[in-house]
Amino acid sequence: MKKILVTGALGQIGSELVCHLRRLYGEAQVVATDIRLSDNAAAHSGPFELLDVMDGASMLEIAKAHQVDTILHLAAILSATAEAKPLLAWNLNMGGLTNALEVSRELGCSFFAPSSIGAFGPGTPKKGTPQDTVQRPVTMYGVSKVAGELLCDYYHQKYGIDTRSLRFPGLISYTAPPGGGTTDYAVDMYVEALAKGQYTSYIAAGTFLDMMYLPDALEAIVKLMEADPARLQHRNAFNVTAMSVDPETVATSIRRYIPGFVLNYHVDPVRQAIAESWPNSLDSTSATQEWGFSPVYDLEGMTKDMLENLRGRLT
Ligand code: NAD
Ligand code: AKB
Repeated sequence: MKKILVTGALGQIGSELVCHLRRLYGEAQVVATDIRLSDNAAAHSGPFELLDVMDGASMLEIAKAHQVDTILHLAAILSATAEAKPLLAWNLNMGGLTNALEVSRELGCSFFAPSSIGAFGPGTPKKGTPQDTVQRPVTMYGVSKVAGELLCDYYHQKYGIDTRSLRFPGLISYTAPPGGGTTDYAVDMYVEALAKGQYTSYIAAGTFLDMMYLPDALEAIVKLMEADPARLQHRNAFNVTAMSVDPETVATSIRRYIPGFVLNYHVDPVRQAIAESWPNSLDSTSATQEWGFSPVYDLEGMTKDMLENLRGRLT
């Protein structure tokens, strides 16, 4: 990757990905774009452009002006918001993706857009979910993610565009808040444990989902994009995960640092139904074999780092 354009760069992933890429490749090499401005100075430490991904002509203009050779397309609507606004989610998730793929085709850019555990559904094996398996999601988010995986494969097969993707689990981070997902509860629990010593979970006890700490997700994006294409038997998209947890597991881990932490429940039926339609634990063997995926953080390592960093931000 040499000159990279990131869409949706002010979101949960983008806020840290842009800084990570600028450290690796140089400040001027990463063009951050989003539909909004941020008051976070780090977001503007290098080139920044306002860009609505629904505006394909502007995306092409910006990509040409900065002579980008790689597009990392992050702008999307996540699962819970997508269930509340399904038509908007379909239009944005597919429209933005199509525009970004078309710009990549026109300029010959390498391309990455994340998929999700949301690309699976109730008919998918829940434990040790294989790389290649049933994908019949019952959420609009999932429908857009499966369609997105197929569209990215189509652009690779038909036009030779170097499209690659990861099926991310719930990502946990402390820089930017998560944006309307089902797995957000885990991030919220760390924040509220420190701020209030208690948290009310909208996901029920015993609901296991895959999660990963954001530094491992950033490393996975770079590793995948740098991988030798000859080794890739899959492209869109690789299963990746670092842990399988339910709210109780996360709470137990937090109590090692905040012994009096109290976890209550007030289950939200919509987000609970989404969570129940997703796998408990993915099998990420293909990612390990084909490009060396190896996450560093387990639950305990993540909890320690999350609480240290959040504490630093609160004081
Ligand atoms: P987010 O909601 O935190 O950020 C999305 C960003 O997109 C926001 O900054 C928003 O301003 C921007 N945006 C919204 N509409 C836009 C538009 N029309 N034009 C340009 N920008 C627009 O999302 P995220 O968590 O950073 O997720 C990024 C990608 O990763 C998405 O495709 C998401 O589905 C995928 N993903 C995320 C997770 C996770 O846990 N965060 C897990 C799996 C997959
Ligand atoms: C969400 O919950 O929508 C995301 C995801 C797993 O895709 N965090």
